[in-house]
Amino acid sequence: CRMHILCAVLLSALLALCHSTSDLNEVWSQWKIKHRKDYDNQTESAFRRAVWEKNMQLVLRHNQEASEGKHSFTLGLNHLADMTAEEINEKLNGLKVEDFDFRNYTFKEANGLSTPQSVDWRKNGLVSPVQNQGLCGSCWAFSSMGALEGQMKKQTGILVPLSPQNLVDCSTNDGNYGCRGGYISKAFSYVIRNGGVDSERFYPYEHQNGKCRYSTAGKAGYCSNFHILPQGDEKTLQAAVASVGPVSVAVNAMLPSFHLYRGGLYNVPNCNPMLINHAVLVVGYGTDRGQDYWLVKNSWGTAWGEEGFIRLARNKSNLCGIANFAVYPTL
Ligand SMILES: *[C@@H]1O[C@H](CO)[C@@H](O)[C@H](O)[C@H]1NC(C)=O
Ligand SMILES: *[C@@H]1O[C@H](CO)[C@@H](O)[C@H](O)[C@H]1NC(C)=O
Ligand SMILES: CC(=O)N[C@H]1CO[C@H](CO)[C@@H](O)[C@@H]1O
Repeated sequence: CRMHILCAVLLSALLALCHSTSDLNEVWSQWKIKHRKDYDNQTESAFRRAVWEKNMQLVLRHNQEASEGKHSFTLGLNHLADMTAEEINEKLNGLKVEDFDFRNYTFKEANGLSTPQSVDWRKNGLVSPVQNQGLCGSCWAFSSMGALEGQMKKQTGILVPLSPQNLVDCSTNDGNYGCRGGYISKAFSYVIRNGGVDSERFYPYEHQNGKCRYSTAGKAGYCSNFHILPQGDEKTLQAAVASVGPVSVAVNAMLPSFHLYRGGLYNVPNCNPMLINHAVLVVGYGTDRGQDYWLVKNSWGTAWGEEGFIRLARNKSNLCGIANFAVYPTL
């Protein structure tokens, strides 16, 4: 973490030297090459450049403040830096708000079992590599498959990445909308109804809606049920993550500081727990310099955050609503 802050400060210093337009042009060119950006026409390019410059101002100001100890995390010009917050929320954050009766949660804390101080399921091989959902609102499919991968690994001893594309293409009858959004619970409903889900290898991700081509030949996961945790209860979420494995959750990912998150412990005063729009996966938790955090896997590629992960403040009044809709499957 210290490393991230140092790098960010150095980068800020370098960028601060870039006063002249020609230097800024160079930074822009490098950024476009790094993130493989190619715009259709001059109008589009000029618009993207303006958005990128605005985001750069935000990143520089924030990181300057972080270096003064005002923030516990830094921002960076990742691959989303040429998009407005509105565009990101419209195109990437396709989680539908669940209409469950949360009184019916079924997770029972094991009596007498003390919850460990920290958990990181990556160390136990329960977490597959981070993927990039692209400009497709399929977060719900990545989150749910991530939770199922963990349970399958516990059962079989083998970690097999499962296919979010299978969910995107085949679960419309269960109430999902492919790249236009979906529900974590209805992803599990599909797997139960369908009797399985294919592996990522057999049914690779395509960044867009396609024709359903599920085949039992590629089946690598299954589940028989799923369980919802009591709403807003971080203590129970902690116990579930510790005893069950990775848990699917929904968060408020609307803020530019979330979009451009680079590293550190994400903690902001204004992340409303009621405005949930993005599905992610809690893969652990811990404490850093006295502040508790959730270890969360996103599906925005490894250029985002800490190699694709974010550490989000835990036990801070349900920050960003992380414990508002937590669910995990059982085999
Ligand atoms: C430029 O590209 C954008 C995005 O691809 C497109 O929406 C727009 O219509 C194009 N404008 C012109 C003048 O071709
Ligand atoms: C949350 O923090 C408060 C004090 O900051 C502490 O009293 C409480 O036990 C913590 N709760 C959990 C679930 O860690
Ligand atoms: C789907 C389901 O099981 N719903 C039940 C949730 O719990 C209430 C009582 O608290 C029942 O009335 C519902 O049938």
